[in-house]
This record gives sequence, C-alpha cells and structure tokens, in this order.
Amino acid sequence: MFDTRYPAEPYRIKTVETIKMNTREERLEYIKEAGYNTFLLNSEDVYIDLLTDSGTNAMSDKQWAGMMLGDEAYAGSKNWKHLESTVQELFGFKYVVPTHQGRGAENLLSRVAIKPGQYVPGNMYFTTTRYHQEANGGIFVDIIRDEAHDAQLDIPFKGDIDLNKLKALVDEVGAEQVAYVCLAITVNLAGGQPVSMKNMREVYAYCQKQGIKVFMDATRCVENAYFIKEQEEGFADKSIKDIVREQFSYADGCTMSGKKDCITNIGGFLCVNDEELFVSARELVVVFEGMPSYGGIAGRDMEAMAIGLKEAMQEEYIEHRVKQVRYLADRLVEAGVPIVRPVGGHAVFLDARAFCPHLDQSQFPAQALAAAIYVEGGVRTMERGIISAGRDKVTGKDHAPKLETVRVTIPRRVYTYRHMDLVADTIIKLYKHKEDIRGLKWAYEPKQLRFFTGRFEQI
Ligand code: PLI
Repeated sequence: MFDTRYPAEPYRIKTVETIKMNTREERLEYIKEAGYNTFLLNSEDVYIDLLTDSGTNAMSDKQWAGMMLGDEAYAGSKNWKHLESTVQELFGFKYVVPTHQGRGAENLLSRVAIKPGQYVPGNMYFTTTRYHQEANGGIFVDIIRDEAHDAQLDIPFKGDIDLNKLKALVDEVGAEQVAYVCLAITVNLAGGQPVSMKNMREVYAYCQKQGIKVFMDATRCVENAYFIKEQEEGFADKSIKDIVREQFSYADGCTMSGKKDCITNIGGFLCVNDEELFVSARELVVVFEGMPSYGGIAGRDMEAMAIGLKEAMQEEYIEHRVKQVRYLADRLVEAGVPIVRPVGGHAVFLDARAFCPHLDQSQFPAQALAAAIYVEGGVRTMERGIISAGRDKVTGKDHAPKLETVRVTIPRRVYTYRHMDLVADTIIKLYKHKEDIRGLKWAYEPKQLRFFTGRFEQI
C-alpha cells in the first residue's frame, strides 16, 4: 500500500539544474566571508537552498509556455487582464493593483490606509509588513493568541487572533484610531501557523460592527486553506478553491506576494473592495511600481502568476506540498531535534533556544545555528529570531521575541523526499555536537531590516 502520510510528487521532472557539494573547509571559509549571515552566501556555494520559499519555486511547463505569451506593451497588457480576472475569480475582491512583489503592495496599502498615530493590530508581524506600517506612522500591536509564542505547544490554528486582545485595544484607543486589522494567513514568523475559518469569521464580524477594515496578508493563503480542510470541522469535503474564496469573504482586501502561493519567481498585488482606496492606490502605483497594468512586473511574469495561482488550487499539489514539509519535521522529531510545533505549511522552524541551550539570546543562537547548519552539510537556512525582529523604533532597544528560530524553508516543487533526508541527516548530526556552536556578535548592523545584510563575528 502507498504511505498516504507522504504522497509521492504529483509531477514528473522535465528540466534539471545541477547542484554540487563542496568541502567542509571551503564552507568554513565561505561563511566567514559572508559574515556568518546565510543571506550573504553565494548561491553557487550552497548545496540545498532552504533559505526561503519566496521566488524559489519551480514553474510548470504551462507556466513556461505562458512566458512565451508575454505581452510587453507599456500599457494595457493582455497578461494583466488575465491576471486581474484570475485574482478576481479566485479571491473574490473587486479591484486588483499589480506590484513588483508583496512589499510593493504593503507599501501602497500602508500609504493609503494608515494615518500617522493610528494602530495596526496584527497576528504577529512580518518584517517588511511592519516596516511599511511603521514607516507610514502606524503603531503595530501584536494580537495573536498567546499560545503562538510557545514553540512546543502542539495545538491547531496557533495563528488565530485573540479577539479579546483586539477588543481591549479598540476599547482603549477607540475604533477610529485603528487603521485596519492585518490578518496573515498563515503566520510566517510563528512557524507558518494557520488561522481557522472560525477566527476569520469572528474577527470580521466584530470589525464590521466597529467600522474597522480587515486586510489579509494572503501570501500563503492556499497553504492556510489546506490546514482548514484537514483540521477544521465541516471543511473536509470542500475544495481548496472554495475554502480560499471563503477565507477572503471575511476581508476588505489583501496584500499578496506572488513569489509564494502563485508558484512564480516574482510578482505581487494588492486587492481592495473599496473604490476610494483603489483609486488612491492606483494613483500611487505609478509612482512606485509602474502603470496600473503592470506594476513593476513583466507581462510574461504576470501570465506565469495567473497560471501558477490556478495550479496552486489543485488538491494533489497542495497536499504534497504540506506533507513534504511534514516529512522533514517528522524525521527531525524522531531524532529528538527541538522544532516549533505543530509544523506549518512552508517550513520547519528549529527552536534555537532549545537547540543551543548554552547560548543566551544576546549571543544570537538562531543566527549562529543557521551558520553552523551550512558548515555541517551545505544546507542554507535563515535566522528568524532576535536579529529579524530588529530594534524598537522609539527606544532603540532590541525586540527580544520569545521565538528564537531557524527557518528551514521548502521551495515549491523543487526538492524531493531524498533531499529532505539529507537535510534531516545534516541537522541531526549537528545536534549531536551542538555544544560546538559558538555565539555571535555584530560586526556591522544595518539600520533597516538588518537581517538581510548584517555581518557578524564569532565570540
Ligand atoms: O518578499 P515579498 O516582498 O514578495 O513579500 C513580503 C512578504 C509578506 N508577507 C509574508 C507573510 C511574507 O512571508 C513575505 C515575504 N517573505 C519572505 C521573503 C520569506 O522569506 O518568507
């Protein structure tokens, strides 16, 4: 019988890209040159690249065929018409504004929907999302349920908003001081935790009563839908497509990074239902991105995005996607490696505090662990802890998140189960001599989004 826990790839491979392993000595040299920051490694020096699932996806033959249909007219591209109608059909929002990637949409939304001094509550934060909110005078407030901050607690829908936290904020500051609620489905930095349909419904009903808009971060909305289908009562027989569409019926719009659940390498968009907001966003898109019919994306990439979004809704695709990530997690758990539970849709998050108990958070355990994993097996991962969290804009102090993690992120349709075995073996081997992992200190700290280009030295 087939093992349904780990379904085989629902595709066959038509094009291959050669990857090669280097030596431990070489990797020690490369990581030092990169300032112990995996973002600064050359891709060529990486064997298995699990830095991110963003823009690293393998496109299908149909998407590549679509690339040849690129209409690169400066205005009125037919690929834009295809993308716009696809998004309207699958998401159900009235207006769509294309952007070069997700943060372009975050920039537009933050500019048109936040007045300086207003609050922007959200279920945890994402780096670029919070950056744009704060850069436009917004005050971010974390209203995710407390359990999301507990790495080991294995319960479903840890990404839910705590409605009492939202109500308390509204009671304290007044609804007019809340720009909008930012609801991410799934919550990347909590470990890819999904949000339940029940929670979306309740948050939206409350917000509608208060006259507060809800904007979703739709970046991994298809993965979220899969968890709902699998784990929330009443959804087992519904299609992923219908679940995705229902999710968005509880929002006034969304920002989207096409680089994730549109299975492409670039692109993004903003959706809104409100005509005034749409007109404002369309006025700004020409300043920051390009004409409202391309928004910084080539016609061919818009075509690939339209096709990829439809492919993402296929049941076999999304089942394999989530279960491949789970396979890696299961192997690590079996060997006693501490990871964030339950496992999310796009990545396995290692619990760096538990992995490196000999390091204090001020010694950047997750950053050090990511560097050590690279040296151990040529596998590139990413810090998601105190470095990513940045400093408080007012006090200048480090945000010190409870979750100090290394994200082992799986690109879509790129690697096989055997690759997952190699990654698991690397991490398990390192775990056996974890005491050798040395802490880090800053050599260069950038002022914004410091994790991307910061450099470190070993203590
Ligand atoms: O990288 P962008 O600009 O297309 O999208 C920004 C963005 C917004 N929201 C969420 C939840 C993200 O995960 C996200 C980008 N994520 C990256 C780059 C990642 O490595 O997870």
